[in-house]
Amino acid sequence: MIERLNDAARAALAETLPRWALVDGRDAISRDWKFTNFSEAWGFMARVALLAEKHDHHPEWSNVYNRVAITLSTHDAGGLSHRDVALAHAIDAL
Ligand code: H2B
Repeated sequence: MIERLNDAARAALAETLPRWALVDGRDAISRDWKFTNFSEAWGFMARVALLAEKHDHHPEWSNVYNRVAITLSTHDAGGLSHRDVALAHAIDAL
């Protein structure tokens, strides 16, 4: 059973993952990217897909031409967990 983030871990998110925002109405974080073209966006998505497999944790995402939007939440926990934080950090490090 994966635990949801505790209050201290939640309070730290704004500082540790400043590029990610809490999603209105659900326990999730999201971040948007704009690339120069579709090829750059797709290349980024390919790298994120490999990371997701490595973490055994998978994004909810969308792509429109050069834009990519990623939402992270742990379905098995019904909300944010350390798995979302770990994947967000790994994505930020790409
Ligand atoms: N991704 C996300 N975002 N949440 C999960 O709960 C989840 C996942 N569970 N990827 C994983 C896969 C689980 O189903 C497998 C069996 O580990």
